[in-house]
Amino acid sequence: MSDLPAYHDLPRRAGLPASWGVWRDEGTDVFGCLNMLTPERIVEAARLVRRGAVFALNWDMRLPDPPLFDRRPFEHEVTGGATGTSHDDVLHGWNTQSSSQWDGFRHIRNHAALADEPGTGHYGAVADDDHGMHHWARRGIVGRAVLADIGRWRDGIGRPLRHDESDPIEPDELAECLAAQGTELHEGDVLLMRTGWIGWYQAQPDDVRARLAQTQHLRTPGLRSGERLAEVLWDLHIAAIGCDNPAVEVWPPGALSTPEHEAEVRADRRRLHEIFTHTLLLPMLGLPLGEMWDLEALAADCAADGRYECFFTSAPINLPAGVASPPNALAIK
Ligand code: UVW
Repeated sequence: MSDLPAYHDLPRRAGLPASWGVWRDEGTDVFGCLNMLTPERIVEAARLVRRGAVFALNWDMRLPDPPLFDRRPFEHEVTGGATGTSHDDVLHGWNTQSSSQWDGFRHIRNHAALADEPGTGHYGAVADDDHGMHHWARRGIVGRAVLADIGRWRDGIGRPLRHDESDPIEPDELAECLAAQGTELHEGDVLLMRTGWIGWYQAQPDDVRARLAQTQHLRTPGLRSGERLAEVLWDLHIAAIGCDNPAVEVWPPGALSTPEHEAEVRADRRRLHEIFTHTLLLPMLGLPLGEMWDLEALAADCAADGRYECFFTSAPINLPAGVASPPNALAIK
């Protein structure tokens, strides 16, 4: 039994369930669900290392190429010339969200919360630039991770995901997939969800990649957006979720709504959560979101040995007031 409230018992802010103040005083919480990563859980998780098999979860940082969501590619300059004694790397125009990433709490604001308390709208009513990757970097993100290999499970039951469409994964399918794998999720786990999108992307020719980079043409599978998604993820009491698709949830927002509903929501940003669950997960629930993580090798290993749990570490960049970071995550079995 968890001491944490169920989703529908959470205190409400701006009319929405919010975990603000559940772990710390309101207005001081920069960790949200990461507060579940306690020393006791870390010690327990370290016992999961059996073979010393290490899976690094950062994708090639030049991928996707071109980047998605109108983010620009960076230029990699190597200083020192061909015959110099030393080289340095200089990354020009690097966007921390152009490849594998954590979305931090500065990334997304909830406009209903902003309307309620002017000047904020971010998790816990913490001021915009008081959030930042430096908090997570200095703490480190360490614990037990569990993989839900939705892509492989869906293939196995004859309902493969369509990677070039806004193909929804029902939130309740997470539990079905875990049960089919024989995997139990514990409070405070990092949930890894593989759709297979990265493997699919890597097999695409340049013209398809160029089309995906035009945001108006981008369609990707993901968890079905909506309040049920927030409820299911909160009630799992996970510390964070890391996925291999571009937005955790299905893309684009509104793809699964009627045009009338989408138009109404877009006319009132306080209702954005009805089509884009980022606006509940990050600012209201404090759940860190990982996107475009390379879970391919880890998933193959889990399928081979039937063990879907591992020791997990992530060391985000120590960027004061940073919005996002590559996860620099390792899964160790
Ligand atoms: C989107 O959902 C647009 O992705 P990100 O969280 O990287 O902004």
